[in-house]
Amino acid sequence: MTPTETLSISEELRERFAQANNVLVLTGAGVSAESGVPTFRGGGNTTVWKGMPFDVISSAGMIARDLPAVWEWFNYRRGLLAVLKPNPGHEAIAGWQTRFRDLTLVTQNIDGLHQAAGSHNVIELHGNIWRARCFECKARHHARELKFDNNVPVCFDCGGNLRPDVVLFGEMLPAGAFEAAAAKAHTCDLCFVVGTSAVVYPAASIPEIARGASAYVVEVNPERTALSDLCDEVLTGKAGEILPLFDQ
Ligand code: BV8
Ligand code: ZN
Repeated sequence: MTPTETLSISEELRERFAQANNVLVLTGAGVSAESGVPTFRGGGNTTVWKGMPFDVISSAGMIARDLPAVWEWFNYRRGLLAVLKPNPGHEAIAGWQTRFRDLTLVTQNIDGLHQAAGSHNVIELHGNIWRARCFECKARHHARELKFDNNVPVCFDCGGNLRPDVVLFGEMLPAGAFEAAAAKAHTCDLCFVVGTSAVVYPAASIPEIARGASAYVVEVNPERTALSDLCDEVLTGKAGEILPLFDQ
């Protein structure tokens, strides 16, 4: 028997899930793990690219120092993602959109798999790997349209260099994204934290805000995290196996 086959949702949590009006879900890389997207940490691994830890290659400093290298790293990841599909964890969360008066999905992920599963109005705290942004005119372009000219794509509108429309370490989050997520965290009565090691800020402060506003906070993760002690309930296991249990 795999651990989650014996896992059941407590009566209290089922009751809370049934009664909840305002629900906030914060996801991290772990919700995409069962789709085949490598996580950054956890399970003993730390993503490294050409000898650089990912928080070095995915940093504001690297964009300034070596934009072609950043594009090579993101092109590689888009290549991996292009054939991957949402998993039952993404699908369960998408199905929750019609179950509550207000469901807010906040993700740290840039893979677009929540939207592919049918989730709408996703708050993408760290941007999206499928978008590029112009340094000059700020125009956004879809990555599938990019034309690479000496390893850096140029803007169709103004000819300026493009960058991934992703928040790198040391960069501010998209204007309003964190504020929108925090406002919903202040008013939610149930908060799920799914597949995040909860070490990256300010994203990791969202469940702390929910807790402070007396929401019932539930973590879904095969491992304990920096957040586990703050949660009201920790469901130990995989998102793709646990989240569908709420539909049974
Ligand atoms: C900011 C996009 C204000 C890029 C990402 C020094 C200078 C500047 C800032 C800082 C600094 N020191 C610290 C900071 C703050 C920094 C930070 O928090 N650093 C941490 C590492 C200490 N934050 C920032 O820089 C943020 N900006 O602070 O702006 C500012 C601005 C200027 C100057 C000062 C301050 C911006 C952070 C955003 C960085 N961009 N991603 C890219 O993808 O390349 S963050 C990156 O980590 C991803 O978005 C990822 O989502 C995120 C968090 O990781 P997780 O999602 O949690 O994934 P992880 O792999 O860690 O964990 C996976 C979990 O899943 C594990 O727990 C595992 O057990 C679990 N799991 C595995 N399988 C499953 C599962 N769970 C469920 N089911 C499964 N099947
Ligand atoms: Zn432009």
